[in-house]
Amino acid sequence: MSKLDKTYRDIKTMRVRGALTIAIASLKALDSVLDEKAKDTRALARKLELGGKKLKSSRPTAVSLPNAVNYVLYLAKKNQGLALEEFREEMRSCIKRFIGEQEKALDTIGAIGANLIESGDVLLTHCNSDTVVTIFKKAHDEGKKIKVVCTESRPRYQGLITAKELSDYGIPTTLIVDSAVHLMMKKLKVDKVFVGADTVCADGDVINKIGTSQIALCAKELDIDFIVATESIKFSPQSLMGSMVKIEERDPAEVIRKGRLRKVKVMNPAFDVTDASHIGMMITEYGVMPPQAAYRIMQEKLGWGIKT
Ligand code: RI2
Repeated sequence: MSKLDKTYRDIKTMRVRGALTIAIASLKALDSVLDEKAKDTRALARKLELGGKKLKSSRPTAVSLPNAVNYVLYLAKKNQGLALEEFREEMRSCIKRFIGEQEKALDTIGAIGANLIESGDVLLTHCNSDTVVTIFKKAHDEGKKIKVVCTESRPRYQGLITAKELSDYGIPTTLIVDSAVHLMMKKLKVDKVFVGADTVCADGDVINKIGTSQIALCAKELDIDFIVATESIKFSPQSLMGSMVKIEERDPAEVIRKGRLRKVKVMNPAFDVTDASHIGMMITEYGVMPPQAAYRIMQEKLGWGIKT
């Protein structure tokens, strides 16, 4: 099996998951296509195009994945005048640089997020976001005494990955069921909620793991800071045109064994939408901002916009 096919399979089955991780895995998979035999630049660019199409079909919601793939396809188009070997070299170095930029963005967000945390804070997170985990580890490294509450994040239990990672790192961690969030926010005196993002829309709405929007509502009701940590690779250019984000519906068998409740329709949406008005703050590699500033980042930093 080729590296690209393996990456496709791993993303689809969620062996490889997390919005930033799947983007970087796709970039590496496309990089491996550059090693394949091809008669000329055009033929190799065509292979990239087909590989990119396949990768983009692996999961529908996190925009980081098509953003990463489309960037490579844009580069392939831009460099199509190069001779085959030059093309390979140029593409490899651009992909390497792009991956480096994503890793740097993660570090920067880690540092900014840690600045927002005070020693003694009780923090709550949902699912498993590498970006949020990076922030918590950085705060811990700085000597801040933090405690973290993790939700299970049914049905795939990614919260257990977070809980293990943080507790192994020496951070006191508590695991709760998803429906205990409101009660435990009060009981454990949660100071701040940090979540990641799969997609950020132009109006600042955030698509993240199912359950995120309920947690934001609880935080709003209890006046707890609700913070989204996201690299700009998760900003959606399609949202500028008003396109709706497709919410992934996964196999009901992830929720309940097939055939257990024969007459019941079981639904398994993997993500939900948190309204920008329920988000106190967004952290990107460009700094701290209100979520509604997403549109300005898209225009001023990412150079996106509608030509009139
Ligand atoms: P990072 C995950 O989706 C979660 O929704 C998480 O909040 C988000 O990606 C961002 O993750 P899934 O792949 O990029 O578990 O911060 O469905 O790691």
